[in-house]
Order: sequence, then C-alpha cells, then structure tokens
Amino acid sequence: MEVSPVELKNILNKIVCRHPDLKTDGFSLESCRSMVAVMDADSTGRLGFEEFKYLWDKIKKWQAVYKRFDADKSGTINSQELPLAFEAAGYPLNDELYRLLYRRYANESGDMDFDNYISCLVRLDAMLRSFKALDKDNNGSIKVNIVEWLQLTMYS
Ligand SMILES: [Ca+2]
Ligand SMILES: [Ca+2]
Ligand SMILES: [Ca+2]
Repeated sequence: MEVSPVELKNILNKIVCRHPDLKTDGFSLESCRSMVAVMDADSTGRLGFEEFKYLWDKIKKWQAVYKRFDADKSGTINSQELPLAFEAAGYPLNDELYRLLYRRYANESGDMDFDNYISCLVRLDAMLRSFKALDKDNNGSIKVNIVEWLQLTMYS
C-alpha cells in the first residue's frame, strides 16, 4: 500500500480533528504534495511503507514536542517557543535560521499552527538528510552540479 498526497492529507486531517489542543487550519493538498515529495526517497510519487513509517514516527515525536513547548497553551507556536521546540526536536539551529523559518511558516497573526509546524519540520529533516547523503566525506560542505541542485530544490 502506498500513500498518495491526497491520502496523506486525509489521514493527517483526521488525526488533528481528535486533538483540539493542536490549532490548525488543516493540512492543504499543496503542503501534503510537498511532504510526499521530500519524503519520497525512491521517487514513486507516493509514500511506500518504510517512507510512511519514517514520517509517521517523526510526526508522533514532533506532536509531543509541540504540546510540551506550547508554553502559553495557545495551541500554536510563537517566536519564543519555536527555538526551544526545534532544539528539543533535535534541530539546533542559529537565531537567524529560526527567524527565517518563522517568517516562512508562521501565519499572519504571527503564530505557527500545527500543520505549518509539521510542514516546516518535514522539510528541514529531509533537507538535512539530503545534505548528509551528499556530504560523503562528512566535512560539512557539499559540491552539487546543476542537475543535482534542481532535483534537490524542485522536487520538494
Ligand atoms: Ca496552517
Ligand atoms: Ca516512494
Ligand atoms: Ca503557544
């Protein structure tokens, strides 16, 4: 069984319905298409069992972090809560990167809701894994050609 973007959207939206403490305007098809793309290691356009299981385990972990670091219990993550949550999730970044992610994924009222938070972490996790895969000598920098660059940035 492989999970398509539409199926992923239905699964995720069904789950958030059961958690009133996770504020969200719902996972959009576009964000699910993007999540499938970055997680789709074998480029089938869908998530196979292993790909889905990886995503699922991460989402469970990230959901627990979200609840724990929503310090003011607003149901969303604000700019002060974000660095602590991402650090706890295993992504220690610098302040500039946190600000950048916040600007990209927070909504107009200045909060990151649950679907935006998950989209952001899915992408961050996938981009870090891509980097590690390309950084074969593990020296912290990579060299990519234009085809690799486009594959990396356009199918995501
Ligand atoms: Ca949202
Ligand atoms: Ca796949
Ligand atoms: Ca909050």
